Amino acid sequence: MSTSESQQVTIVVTGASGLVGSAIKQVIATEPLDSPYGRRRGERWVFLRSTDGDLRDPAQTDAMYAKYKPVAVIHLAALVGGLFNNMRHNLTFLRENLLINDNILWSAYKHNTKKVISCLSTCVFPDKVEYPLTEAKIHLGPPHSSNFGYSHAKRMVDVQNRAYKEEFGCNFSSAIPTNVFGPYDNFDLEDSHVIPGLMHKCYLAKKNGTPFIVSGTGKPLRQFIYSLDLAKLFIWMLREYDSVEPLILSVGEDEEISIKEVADAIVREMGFTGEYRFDTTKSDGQFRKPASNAQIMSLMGGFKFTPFDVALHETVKWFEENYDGARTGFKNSATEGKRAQPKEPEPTPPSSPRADSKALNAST
Ligand code: NAP
Ligand code: GFB
Repeated sequence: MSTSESQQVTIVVTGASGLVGSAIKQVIATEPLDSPYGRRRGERWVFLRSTDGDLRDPAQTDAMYAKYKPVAVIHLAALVGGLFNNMRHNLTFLRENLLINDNILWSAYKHNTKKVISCLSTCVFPDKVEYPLTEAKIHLGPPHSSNFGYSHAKRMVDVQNRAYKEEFGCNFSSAIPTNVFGPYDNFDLEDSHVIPGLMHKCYLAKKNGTPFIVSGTGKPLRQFIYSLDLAKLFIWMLREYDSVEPLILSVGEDEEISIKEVADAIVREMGFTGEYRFDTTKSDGQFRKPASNAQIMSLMGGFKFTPFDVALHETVKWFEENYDGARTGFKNSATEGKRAQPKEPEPTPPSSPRADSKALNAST
């Protein structure tokens, strides 16, 4: 190993080919070195996907830790899907995510990884609980039945984190984002979340002169966070947050919007003028799940979120420009291994021995 390599600490991001991981990769590649959301001198960021190792498998997970010896892990890898995918596959979502999360945390402990931030979701909260959702309410009742498999698997990470801390003193925590959207999302017509799903449906309706059909009544309310904003909040957590208590990563609870407002915004942004209707035979899922971001905002001292319309504009633009390399569920460049991906960040210079160097180091 060269001297510069030996001075480096490694941060691994699992699930980095997905929506959130691609955004972290892009922020890390483009924010200036040593800036609040940029790389720090002496850090090596490793962005992994399923072809680098199947994290459902304990041996492959352990081999990943042995290979990279990460000082910290941002753990995003998961079986992820929208309402309809979850409703069809509650057992698969439960099993795969339980396996992945258990392997990641057990190997992190065995390899003495100093910090792990795992990703949950606001669907982990009880279906029936007083709003707004806050970090203290995760375990106060059963989650919504539509996604009970995924929700229980993700909830369990919070239990695991507390048990690892109690028994072994580990610094494992979790982030709880609301519904995320942005470039590099999964735009599958059936299995994706609402924004990428509706963008793809509207794109095809415009192209083929067919009706644009939105599932459900359009009345449910959701909070949405732009993936590039979420990426910055994750990087902040990695640098600054060392508590086992989970943190909700969201826009404010007053920023709920209806599915109809989302569909209207997509229609406007895509310039669609054809027939547009709701299929009320399809499920609405949970009616609302407003989450409070008060905790992270008080810790960060504020954060400027990208306005919804600006983020939607950027996402539509990315989707239209990258249709062939996007995850559309169709046979395209993405399925032939030429999936659109952000470029790799440049290597960072080695850390300097100066006292003001802020690289995440082994004593973190
Ligand atoms: P995504 O786009 O579907 O990406 C999932 C990532 O996980 C991909 O990199 C995938 O690798 C990897 N992966 C899946 N199964 C794996 C396995 N068995 N072994 C190794 N890697 C595996 O998901 P995302 O939307 O970015 O979600 C990232 C995290 O945010 C997840 O933990 C999710 O639960 C959470 N989250 C997402 C949302 C949302 O609205 N999207 C909301 C709240 C929370 P390949 O690309 O190689 O398959
Ligand atoms: O993004 P979504 O699937 O997630 O949104 P959830 C579902 C809402 O959008 C429901 C409506 O009210 C649907 O009726 N909708 C309308 C559509 N058209 C579509 C469409 O084409 N596709 C989809 N997917 N929905 C997921 C959970 O719930 O949220 C996951 O199931 C995860 O576990 C994720 O936590 C963040 O907010 O309902």
